[in-house]
Amino acid sequence: MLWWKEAKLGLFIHWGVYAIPGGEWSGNQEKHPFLGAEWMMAYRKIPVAEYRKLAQQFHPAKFDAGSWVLAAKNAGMKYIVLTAKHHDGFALFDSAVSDFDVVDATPFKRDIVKELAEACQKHGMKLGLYYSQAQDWTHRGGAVSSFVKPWDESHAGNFDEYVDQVAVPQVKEILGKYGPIAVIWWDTPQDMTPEIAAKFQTALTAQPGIIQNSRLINSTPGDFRVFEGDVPVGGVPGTPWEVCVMMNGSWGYSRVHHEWASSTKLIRQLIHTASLGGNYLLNVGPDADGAFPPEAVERLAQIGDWMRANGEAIYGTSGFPMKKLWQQGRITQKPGKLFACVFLWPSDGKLTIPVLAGVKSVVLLAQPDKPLPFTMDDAGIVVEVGRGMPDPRATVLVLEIEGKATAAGFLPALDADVSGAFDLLAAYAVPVGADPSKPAVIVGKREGTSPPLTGDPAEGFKLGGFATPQERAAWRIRVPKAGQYRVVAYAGLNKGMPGDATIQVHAAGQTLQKVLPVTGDSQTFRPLEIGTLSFDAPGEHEVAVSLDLKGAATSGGQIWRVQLLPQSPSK
Ligand code: FHN
Repeated sequence: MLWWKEAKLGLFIHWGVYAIPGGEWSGNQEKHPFLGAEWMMAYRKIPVAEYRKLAQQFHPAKFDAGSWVLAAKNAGMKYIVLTAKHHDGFALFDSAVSDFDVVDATPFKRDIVKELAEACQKHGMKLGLYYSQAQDWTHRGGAVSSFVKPWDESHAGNFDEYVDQVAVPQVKEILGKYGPIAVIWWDTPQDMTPEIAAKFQTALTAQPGIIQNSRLINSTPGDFRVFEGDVPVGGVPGTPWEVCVMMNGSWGYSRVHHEWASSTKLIRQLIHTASLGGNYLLNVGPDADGAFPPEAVERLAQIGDWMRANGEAIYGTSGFPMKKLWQQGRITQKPGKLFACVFLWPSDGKLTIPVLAGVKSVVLLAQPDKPLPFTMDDAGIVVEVGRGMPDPRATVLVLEIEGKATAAGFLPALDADVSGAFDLLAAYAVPVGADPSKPAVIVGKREGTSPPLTGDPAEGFKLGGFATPQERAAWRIRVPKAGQYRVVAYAGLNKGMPGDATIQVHAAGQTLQKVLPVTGDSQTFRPLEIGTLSFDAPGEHEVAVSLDLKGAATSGGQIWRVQLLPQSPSK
């Protein structure tokens, strides 16, 4: 799977008859709190017979497989994974064992998988197919997720019969009829037993060299592990892994999900993923006409633009293990080279890259002929990068090195952003005052989809587990000049928590405190004005945060981020 490890970036395509309603059913536009529009049949409990009728309206006049492949290629993507069949059971290929497929059930009658496979062959793109092996809501006996529960009489059928008569034969079809298939992407392994999984494994022998993800059955790792939405903290050392990401809060096309992540955020997520050694599979949900939504087209074009200039820092690289995430950027590596991808440019033009290495030269990737002056000390490599960030999405520095590079033992203090503010995110905090054997302050995965508020790739994490006000999470910042900062914290408090629970912010010998209002649950974060902090002198300072939950459950209160906003902008 060398090609896959080097590829780093792929396009996920979720498409089916669910693109026709796009999350809206009989005028009801209400979104599900966490399921995308491709799940609408299940969360609105649409009867099978009624849902199947959607196929009669499936006539995507704008579908052109070649233009999909070229959009992926121009975005710098090296592989595509298409939903050959999602949980609704509709197949995008001509299946002999079902009549709920694009050729038999729609007026369109064209085999989408076949056309995409041909276009991929023509343009040198690897093709992977997603296949929902267990969940199938329209074929008798297919599994139905336990959190929506069966809602149609046909769901009472026999799962083994479904596997033998529909799922395994369909997997054989997609692996046998369309030329080379590089990846099989299983999903939601509900009810899968080792015996059933073995039947699918046997079907894979039709494609020597095919690789599969870790979702065929819960207990097996597959060739690579997959994560959804949030990149695992620290990556998964020693294991190939991929994160799949939505652009707008839904995998399938949706008229009701408009939370489009900025292209800067997507580019930084890709870099973040590569810096931890993973692959990034970015999703698009084409509409009922077969066109990519304009917001997706724009984002793919931006990613392509960045990748054309900076692809060397992504393709074929390995992650660079750090002890702790570096908020100002991420690092990838190839033999003899480090790529420092910078998100936050230093206000004084001096960037400390927290790496210890024998550095021979430093250049901007975009200006390879102009060496940048640098010095090395215990904190890392200090590079004179000048003021003004050349590419605000992410600017890449190339460090030519001798021997092996290692992460510095500590991270440099954080610089203010271009507005002079400090955005202190959970993922970059360190616990202070906790019992080291049982850290009270944890950085954990935030559930659900983060609102795309900033471009930071690690904003999906939160701080929790504050057992006493002595347990703190802290950040080090580099204040450019004496001044005052408004402090805003984003915190969440469960219903039923004590009404006098408080949040504290400690810095420069001051402690600010505020009562925490209940937000409904600890994952619903609302901004809270905490007060004003004064820094008498420029230089490094620690900013720490704590919660006093008055002895109530530590899971009841969490913090997402703390912002220090300059009272009068300082640069
Ligand atoms: O339920 C699906 C969902 O619709 C989508 O296909 C994602 C993509 O990773 N996988 C499932 C949930 O894990």
